[in-house]
Amino acid sequence: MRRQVVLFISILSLGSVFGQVSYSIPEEMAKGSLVGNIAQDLGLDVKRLRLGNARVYSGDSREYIELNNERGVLLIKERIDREALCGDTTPCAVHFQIVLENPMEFYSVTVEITDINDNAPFFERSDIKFRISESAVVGAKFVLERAVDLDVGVNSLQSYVLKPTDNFSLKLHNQADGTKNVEMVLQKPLDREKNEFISLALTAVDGGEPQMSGTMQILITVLDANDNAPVFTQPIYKGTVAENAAKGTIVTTVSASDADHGLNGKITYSITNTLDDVRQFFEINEDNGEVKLVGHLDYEKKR
Ligand SMILES: *[C@@H]1O[C@H](CO)[C@@H](O)[C@H](O)[C@H]1NC(C)=O
Ligand SMILES: [Ca+2]
Ligand SMILES: [Ca+2]
Ligand SMILES: [Ca+2]
Ligand SMILES: [Ca+2]
Repeated sequence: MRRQVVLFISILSLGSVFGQVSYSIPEEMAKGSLVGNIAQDLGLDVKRLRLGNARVYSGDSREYIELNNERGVLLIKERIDREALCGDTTPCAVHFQIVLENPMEFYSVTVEITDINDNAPFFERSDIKFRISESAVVGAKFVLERAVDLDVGVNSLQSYVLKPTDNFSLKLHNQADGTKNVEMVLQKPLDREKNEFISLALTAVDGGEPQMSGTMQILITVLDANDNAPVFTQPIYKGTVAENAAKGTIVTTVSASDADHGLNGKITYSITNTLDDVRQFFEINEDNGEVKLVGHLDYEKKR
């Protein structure tokens, strides 16, 4: 643990010795931990502290640090959470005085509380859902959620990572208040027929040591666009029918499929105009592709 000690002592015209000491300690030190050797740093005898009934005076504010008169040291009285004490404000410090009697003396003590990386970045929600058409164009942007890290400086939020990066990339916009807006930008077109559901992970990382992170899921439902034509299972369907076959005889059944979804993939069959209009002899069932004989065939006239 690094501990810095800066000592200033100034003599005021009042006649009482008025000193000032500053310490710097990390937050979250356990109760009873040593803050500094105040007797030594003020150049005072431990005996003087005891006989002068030395004590900490912190006015209305909470007493986080106590004086041990036997040892002449300042100790942690109550665990200090920098985040609760100062929030975003830096530097963060605790101020109090050491008061001695006979003669009356005041020493002012400042303890700077430095940040440790004890908070991971977090997102308010665990996931965010999008419905994106497969016809969305490259460059389309989607606003994502920002993360929060209660620490300050390098220990606070530094960056975001999006995985996988197959179809989307991340774009960060620096805001005036120092935060970043996060956007996801489409880089390669989506294909619902290949992947209808895409799950990405957005991770926020801080710059602490060790680094901490928070992750949220991005769940994308790819909406269909009508980008596939129906395809027949074979290029030619052959059927044989006797010229005296009864009307209603099924000659052949054609079948096509369409990779799209819903109405975009719904197939209806019809026989279009042909040179020698076969529609007087054959009818197709628009739903199941059955080709049925409906007219009277004459072998000598038609082959
Ligand atoms: C990502 O883009 C590629 C190229 O456009 C495409 O083939 C692939 O299906 C896309 N991935 C998803 C999950 O849609
Ligand atoms: Ca803390
Ligand atoms: Ca912290
Ligand atoms: Ca942090
Ligand atoms: Ca489609």
